[in-house]
Amino acid sequence: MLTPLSPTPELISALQNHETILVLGHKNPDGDSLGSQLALASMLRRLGKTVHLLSPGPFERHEIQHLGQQFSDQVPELDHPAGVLVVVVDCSTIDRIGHFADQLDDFTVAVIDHHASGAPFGDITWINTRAFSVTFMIHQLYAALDMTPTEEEAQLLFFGLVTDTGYFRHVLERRGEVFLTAAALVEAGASPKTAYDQMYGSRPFASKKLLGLLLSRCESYYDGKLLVTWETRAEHETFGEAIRDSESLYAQLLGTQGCEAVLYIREDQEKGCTVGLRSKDYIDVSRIAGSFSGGGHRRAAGFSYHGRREDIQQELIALFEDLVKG
Ligand SMILES: [Mn+2]
Repeated sequence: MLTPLSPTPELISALQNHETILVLGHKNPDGDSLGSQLALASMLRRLGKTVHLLSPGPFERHEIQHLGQQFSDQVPELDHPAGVLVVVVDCSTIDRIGHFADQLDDFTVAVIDHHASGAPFGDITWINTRAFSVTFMIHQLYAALDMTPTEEEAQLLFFGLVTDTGYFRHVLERRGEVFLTAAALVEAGASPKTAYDQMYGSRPFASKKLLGLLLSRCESYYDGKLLVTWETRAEHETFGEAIRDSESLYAQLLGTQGCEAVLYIREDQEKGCTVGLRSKDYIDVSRIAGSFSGGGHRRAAGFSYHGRREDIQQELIALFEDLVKG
């Protein structure tokens, strides 16, 4: 078992020495971004800090909708901006924080992240690409500050951990520290059952209809090593973002015999689409996403594309021809 990389001394002293801290995460936030932000904010408030939670939103993913009201999409009025620390979590490129990117010049910026690709930014960085989630890193921060998570904080940290590991399905051999962290969080009061229900339960009936549609449309390439499906603009408008259950779709398709990679393209933007990439064993999809100015992890990545869905689909299918050979 490898010893996880500890929080940097620069980060620890920055957190200790600032009285006002803005905690910021990425747009279209997920359970890891929000769980990290909320647990960190709660921990810092217990240390007597004034904390503002900021998010560019939108809070569209089903599993995080209940958390949205705790965040503001505007930088608050501050008396002494020079003495304010901004902590950005779960972002590997500055454009992930949306409109906030242009508003941070006056502040000291610290970044806590675990993405393998991207363009690091900020004055103080703590980046551990082996961390399962940013909440896994925040949990280490508690130890470094001689604190233990409250029940509520433990639930938030656990939520981020299971979000980014696909409820531990993406964890590889000799990475047992994920379960040590999980055990510590459950002992501190996190409920795996509650987290599971938030992530996978209580989906609207229409989400199953959309899932069925995307599964039946799916096309198979290169002896089934690459599976490709897409959502049209009309479907996006009919079903809406909240209905989408990408994780179930990816789990179903990656579970197909012989499948190494999945491509899921959504016509969800004014003049373009969002491309989601997943792989099972050997293709590094973060590199593909990176070459289109996107990002992510080796087995899960994505990017935005300005142009026709059919064009990027053909380009990517061609690109995978060599990659699927391994
Ligand atoms: Mn993450």
